[in-house]
Amino acid sequence: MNNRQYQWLILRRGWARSLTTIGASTALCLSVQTVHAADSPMDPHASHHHMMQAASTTTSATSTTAKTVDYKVPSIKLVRADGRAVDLATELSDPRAVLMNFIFTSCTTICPVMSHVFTDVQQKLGADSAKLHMVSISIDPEHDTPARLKDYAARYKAGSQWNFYTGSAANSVAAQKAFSAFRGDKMNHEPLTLFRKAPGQPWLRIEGLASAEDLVGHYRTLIAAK
Ligand SMILES: [Cu+2]
Repeated sequence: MNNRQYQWLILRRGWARSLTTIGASTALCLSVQTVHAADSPMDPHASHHHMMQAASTTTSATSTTAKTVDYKVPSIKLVRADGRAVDLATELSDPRAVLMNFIFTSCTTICPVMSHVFTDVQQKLGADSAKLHMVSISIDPEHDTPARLKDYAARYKAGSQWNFYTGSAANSVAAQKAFSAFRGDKMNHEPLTLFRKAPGQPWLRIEGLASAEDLVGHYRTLIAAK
């Protein structure tokens, strides 16, 4: 399966899910309307309003987009949570698939959500999680010391396949820019997850708050693809 086919598959899967949800909501609306009809004057637009509501709810619940981008991993010096100085390109060069995000430990908005999702991903994958390298790079390296990252990793029950990185401010920015993730200030960060099947392969860029089900789905689909 090539990338174009995979993108089409993602699109089709999203559609199928939306249609299923709309179908379920419509059934619910119809039964609600039956009750209305029995004890109140019929509003000819009631069903239409219910439908519109159902459709917009569905859209917001699945508002992630995934596209394939050919990022090259640059050679950038970072520091892993265990205190070891490493090179980003080398860290991502082993045969494992990579699931990556950018976070900071004092964030109270999207990072806790994204980190919980990573926790769920490793749990859902079970033994297969050993085939996946999970990577979280701090966008607040001055505050996120290796020790803080270690605490953060423990808070999210990160297994040995999930590494956290910090480094100099300039190198954190360089890492963010390499994946079009730099937004000028950590408070402007957006939910983003990057996935790569293997070294030399393009990246899947998933914007929006992806669920663990979404990410495991991408993993299973891409790994199964030849
Ligand atoms: Cu955050």
